[in-house]
Formats: sequence, C-alpha cells, structure tokens
Amino acid sequence: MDQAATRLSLPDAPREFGFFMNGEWVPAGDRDVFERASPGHGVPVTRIPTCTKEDLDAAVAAARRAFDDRRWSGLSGADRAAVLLKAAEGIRARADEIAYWETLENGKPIAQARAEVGGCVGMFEYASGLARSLHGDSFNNLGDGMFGVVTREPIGVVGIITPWNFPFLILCERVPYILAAGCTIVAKPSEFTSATSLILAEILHDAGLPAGVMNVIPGTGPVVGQAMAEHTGIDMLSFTGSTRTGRGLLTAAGSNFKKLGLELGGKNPQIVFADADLEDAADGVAFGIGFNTGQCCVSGSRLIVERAVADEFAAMVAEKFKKVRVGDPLDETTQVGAITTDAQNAAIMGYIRQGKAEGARLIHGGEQLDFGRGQYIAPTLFGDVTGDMSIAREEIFGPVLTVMPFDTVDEAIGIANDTDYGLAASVWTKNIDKALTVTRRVQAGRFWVNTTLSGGPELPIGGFKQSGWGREAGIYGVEEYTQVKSVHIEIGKRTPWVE
Ligand code: TXE
Repeated sequence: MDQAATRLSLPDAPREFGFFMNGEWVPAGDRDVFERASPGHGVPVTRIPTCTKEDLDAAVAAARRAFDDRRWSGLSGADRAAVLLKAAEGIRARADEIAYWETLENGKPIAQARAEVGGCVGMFEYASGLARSLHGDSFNNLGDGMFGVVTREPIGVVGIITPWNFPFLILCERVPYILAAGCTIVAKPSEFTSATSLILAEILHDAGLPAGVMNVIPGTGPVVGQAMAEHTGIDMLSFTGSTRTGRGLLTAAGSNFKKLGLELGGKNPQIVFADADLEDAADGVAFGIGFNTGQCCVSGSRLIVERAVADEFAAMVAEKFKKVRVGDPLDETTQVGAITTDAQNAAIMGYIRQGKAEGARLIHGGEQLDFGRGQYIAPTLFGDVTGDMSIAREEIFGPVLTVMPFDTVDEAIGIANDTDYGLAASVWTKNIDKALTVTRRVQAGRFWVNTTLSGGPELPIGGFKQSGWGREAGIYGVEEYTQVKSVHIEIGKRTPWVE
C-alpha cells in the first residue's frame, strides 16, 4: 500500500476550544490560552483556555446544585443507563475525531488511539448495565422486631484529575462508573492534553446528561488541581498521576476529609521463566514497554528473567525492538510514537545517561531518534542491572527496559517485590505451579499470566503499596463512588425505654 495514503495530515490551524460547564461551552474570554504543540510534529494543534480558581468554584457550584437537586441521582438506573448507552453511541460516532486529537496532543500512534477509543465505548456500555444492577443488601435475620437494609448512595460531587498519557482512556475508566453511581463530576485534564476530555463533555451533553452533571475545567495542576484537592465542595477526588503529586494531595484533601482515589506510579515486573514460550514472552515484553512509548503506569519496565535463558532472551527482545516501527503518530503503520512532553523527554534521556553512568550495559537503543521534527526515543534495553540502580528503582515512564536475572522462584518473587510500587506484574511460564505461586506472592493490583497490558471494563484497575488507593472499573469501580447506609426498621410496637 502507498505509504502516503496511510498518513493523516496535520490540521491547517490549531483547533480552538472553550471549556464545558453547567451544560454549555464557555469561551476563553480574557483567560490565558494554552497553545499545545503536537509532540510528534512540533506544530501548534490546539488552543485551550487555562481556567482559574474562580472557574473551578463556578463548576463545583454547578455540580453541587446538580447533585443536591437530584436531577441525576434521582433518576432510575434504567434512565441513567439510557444516557450512558447514548453516550457510547456518541463516542463511536466521533471515534475518528477523538483519536485524531488524542494523537495530536499526546503523540501516540493513531491506530492505537482508535483502539483506545473503542475500549472507551465498551466502558460506557458495561457501566450502563451497572447503573441498573447496583444494589444494596438486606438483613432478614435480626429477629421479628427488626428489618435491616443496606443501601448504596452516590458519594456526591467527584473531582477527577487526569494525566497526559491516556487522556481519554483514563477519563473513560472513571466517568461512566461515576455517573452510573449517580454522582456529578468536575474534571481537570492535564494541561497538555485537554481536547478529548472537552469533547467527551459535549458527547455526554448531546446524549441527554442534565446540565451541571459533567463539567470539564482545563487548567494547571498547581492552580486548578490543587484547588480541587482543597475544595470543600468536592466529596471525592480521583487522581491519576505521579506518586509525588499524589502524596501532596493527602494533605490538601484533609480540608474536608474527602475520599481519595489514587492511581499512581509503577515499576512493574515482567517475570520470564526458562520454560515459557520465549517467542511469545519476547513479543509481550517488547509490547509491555514499547506500548505508548512506555508512558503507562502499568508498563512492564523490569525484566526479571531466569538466568539459564537470560542472554538468549535479552537478545530476542533486542531483536523485537529493532523491528518496532517508531515514527510519525499520524502514520497508520506506526507502533511507537512521540514522547508526550518536553519534560518527560528530558527525564527519560536523563535516566538513560544515569543508567550508563551507574554501570549498566546498554544492549539496544539509548538514543533520541531524529525524524526531522518531534521528539522520539528508541526502545532501550539495559543489561547488567543491579537492584540499587536508579533505572531499576524509579519510574522512568519511557521506553526503557532493565534486565535482571534470577535462579529460583523465591528470588524472582523477591526481586519483583523489591519496590515501593505495586501496580501491575506479568509472569511468563508454562508451569502452572510457578504461575500460581508468583501470582499469589507478587504484590500488584493487576496481574497478567502469559500476557500483558490486557484489560477490559469488567476487571478492576488499581495498585498495592505506593501505587495508590481504591479501584476503578468493574463493579468495584462503581462501588468506589458510593457510600453505604445501614437502615434499621423496627417492626411492631416498641419495647419502651421509659416505663
Ligand atoms: O505528573 P503530575 P507529571 C508519573 C511519571 C511522570 C511523572 C511526572 O513518572 O514522569 O509522573 O508527570 C495535575 N495538585 N506519571 O508531572 O504532576 C496535573 O496538572 C493537583 C504517572 O505530568 O502528577 C495533571 O493533570 N493536581 C502517571 C496530573 O496532576 C496536580 C501518569 C498529573 O500530573 C498538581 C502521569 C497539584 N499540586 C505521570 N500538580 C500514571 N500513574 O499513569 C499537578 N497536578
């Protein structure tokens, strides 16, 4: 096929956005406007207002009113489900548009962006069922004088702060579940990637979501994000981002003891046993660190491989890295796109330098790739890595994989757990005993056996240890945004306290 025919073109001019509050677009007015350049091409692609603390206050007030007057939570689950299903249709209808702007702002390959948007449709469809099936419990065993009911109620106004690595996907792993629970939302996307969050607000509005239930306030972390954490009008905050910023939110959220959901960093192990299908494992390991340029909280960034096959396996992974198609995110055939922010690009290159300085052996990659424009880093593999090196301990958030050998199952588990994080892990083996032992003993909220980075709306997401609190998606993802009320109902005549 003609290569040129498979490449989308850049927009003629940056797309102008307002922000979305109380059921309508608000133009930038005299606010600052953030002009975002595509990391894959270095040209401006979007212009988005930088909201202020006052804008946030107005959005929280709108969300509060919408929650308190029960315009959403007071509907039946069936009516809420109908809106979520219509929104799923809306996302499907605008999938190409969403994927295009996601790719331009984030730098991920267009084919990957489309697949992610498809996954988001599934999130809405699945969550619509949960809106109807969410229920409590009853206790009919409290004696003839008492009946007990446990209800689940929406927690209230939920703030969502999202990062730039999966702007649309991470939002959609939360929004439909939060809406299914009956809550209202104020979302703050990353300042670098706000476009598709704003498009989602419009899709929800067009699907019949009442005004004020979904508000999107683009702005910076230190201003709007921090104010969200401190805001006493927000009942729960779902934050996805760095462990460092997450730690700061613990204090800020104390203003009103708001509930926190935190999805933070990861340093996720890929454990490969000699008896694995090594071809499958090499492909999976390359995918696990190459996907989204390794800018995933669940990237498999530590390869822990049985010593007997360690050199052979590292060579197989390096071979995969050589063949991966890195390049223009707008090219349909690209597998690995651009690094999303300048700061992230500098941070990854800094880790690569540090790895070399600390004595790790560069097996593959390690350099910035020059395509004439944009910022790209070659998939990078380091051998001779020890557990004390910064490249083995810190979240690099880039396409950098470290190799550490092991001799026994216990040693593999020990290396895997030798981290402050506990987000995800993978094991590759054809031996069921090893697979189950490792699955049980490695501390991680998501686990993959002979695969990696797979998922769906049914399965929860979240971390052990310093990778976070709470769970998103699945039935757990709806329950997270509810609170439990126990109702005690007396039957018949009261036994008097005062005779
Ligand atoms: O994250 P931040 P950054 C990790 C990854 C990366 C590092 C830094 O290791 O290299 O974090 O990325 C908002 N109060 N992850 O600096 O700052 C910010 O505007 C409230 C892992 O981009 O955590 C954005 O919307 N909010 C991760 C969001 O927080 C604040 C995904 C995330 O930005 C804030 C991204 C504040 N004081 C980065 N300061 C993952 N788990 O997937 C910033 N923000």
